[in-house]
Formats: sequence, structure tokens, C-alpha cells
Amino acid sequence: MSNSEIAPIVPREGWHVLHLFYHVDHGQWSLLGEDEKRQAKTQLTELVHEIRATPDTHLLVFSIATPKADIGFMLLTPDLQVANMYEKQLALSLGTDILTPAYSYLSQTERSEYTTSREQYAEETLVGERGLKEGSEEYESALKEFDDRMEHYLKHRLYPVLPDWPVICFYPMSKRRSGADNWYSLPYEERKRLMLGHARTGRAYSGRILQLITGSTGLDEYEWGVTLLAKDTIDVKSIVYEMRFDEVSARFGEFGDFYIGLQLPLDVLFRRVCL
Ligand code: 76R
Repeated sequence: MSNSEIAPIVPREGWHVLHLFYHVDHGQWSLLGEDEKRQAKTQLTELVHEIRATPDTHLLVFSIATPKADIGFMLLTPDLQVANMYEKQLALSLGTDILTPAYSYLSQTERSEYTTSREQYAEETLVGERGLKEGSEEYESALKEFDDRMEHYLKHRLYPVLPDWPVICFYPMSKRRSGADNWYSLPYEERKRLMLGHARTGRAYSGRILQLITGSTGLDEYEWGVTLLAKDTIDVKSIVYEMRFDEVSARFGEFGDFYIGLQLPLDVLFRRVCL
């Protein structure tokens, strides 16, 4: 059965996201002849181009900065059938047993549960704080501005286009569920208050850190995947450090393994990982 006959699995909103980290088996690689090595690299290069030419699909390729893994891919695409197909192809793209999985993570882009609603903004900010009269010209134009900002913001969260900044940091995390520190037993208003503090810390890194939070409850071990792009590792280090003091992270954050990668053009990546 060809792929086109299989029903797609596209979320009602958002895309699927796969973080894929592999080791290169240099023992197996060394058994290949020069021609086979060249063919293998061409095959991966062509596959990367094919994936990047797929509609609404993005692929980041990076070298992992520690021996936790060698090559990393971050694939964003609507259809899980397509994500699954490309994942299998990527794993085999350099030949059998050359790439061996080191770590992987499945999640979805999602909207935030805690953004201000239109009604809340109108009532609390426009009428409450700014004293505007409902229906007045100023009120309507401020509301229109809000709508535009939210549309832009939502589009980035659900259908992100990530910049080619060299440093990529990935780690999964969950919110604690123990005793008095059970995130899920807090009332919504309290969670929202805490998340506002978190976002304030984050916004100070605007232009230096591009964050993408993807949801993985029911999909993988943790509840969210955190992807940070940066131009300087010190910004990664300092945002994660600063957030540890934020009540949300201090009381409720539980973290998985951290991976730091470097986005590179494929030919440089091949040389970097000694292929
Ligand atoms: O959605 C937004 O961009 C605005 C508000 C916001 C939400 C709802 C926000 C802002 N985050 C949100 C949700 Mn975040 N974020 C993390 C980490 O290491 C740690 O301690 C935490 C890892 C970082 C570094 C980070 C950065 N955020 C979340 C969630 C989902 C929680 C939930 O739904 O319960 C998690 C797990 C999480 C974790 N966050 C920001 C940032 C940054 C830089 C911002 C500001 C973005 C901007 O305004 O440009």
C-alpha cells in the first residue's frame, strides 16, 4: 500500500515534532568502500532536501556537542505518517547499522493554556486598567491590535519556522506531582499567575533565545519538550539558570537529559562527525 492510500494523522491544530539523536557506528562505517561512503552521504543529502521540500515541513540538522550522540535531527511536520516514514528513512539513510538511535522524543506544537483571552483583555486591561469605553474607537483599535498580536503569536507557536541560529538546546521536562507540590492540583488561576512570572523572565531573552515548547503528554516520557535556539551558549546557560529561581521551575520543574547541538551545513557536518 502506498503512503498516499494511508489516512493521514494530522492534529486538529499544530504539527508533530520529532527530535532524533543518533550515534555514528564508526566500526560499521569503516567497512564501507569509498564509493559506498560517497553514495551514503549523497543519499542522506538527498533525503534532507526531499524532507525540506515537503509542504509545511522543517528539518534541522545538527552535530551534538558531547558524546551523548553524534548527529541530531529535529523534524516538524503535520502528519505523523509522514514523520514516521521520514524517521525510518533518516535512520537508514547512511546504510544499515551506521546510525544507531541514542535518544528520541515525540511531541506536538501546542497553544499555551495560559494566554490572555480576548474577553479577559477587553475587560481587565482595556476597561479596567485603561478606562476605555466598550465600543469606543480607541477600544476597538486596541482590541484589533490585540487580535493581530495573538494571531501572530499563535501562528508561531503552532506552525513555527525556526531560525538557523547555530546553537540548539533540547531537553524534556515535566511539572512535579508530589504532595503539596502537585502542579495538577493547583487551581487554574494560580497556575496562570505562576506562568505569567515565568513568561516575564523569558521575555527578557527576546532576540537572544528562541524558545519552542512542544507538548508530549501521552506521547513520550515527559510532558513537554523544550527547544531553545541561540547564537551564544551563555544565553542558554543563563536563561535556564535564571528560570530555576522562577517559582514554576523551582517548585515544579523536573528535567530529563540535556542535549546541545550545533546546526551545520551537511558537508561540514559530515566532516565534523568523521564521515
Ligand atoms: O507562550 C509564550 O511564549 C508566552 C508565555 C509562555 C508560556 C505559556 C512562555 C514564555 N513559556 C510558556 C510555557 Mn516557557 N520555557 C520553558 C523553559 O528550564 C526551565 O526551567 C524551563 C524550560 C524555558 C527555558 C522557557 C523559556 N514554558 C512553558 C511550558 C508549558 C507549561 C504549561 O503549559 O504548564 C514549559 C514547560 C515551559 C518551559 N518561556 C517563555 C521561555 C521563554 C524564553 C519565554 C518568553 C517567550 C517570548 O515572549 O518571546
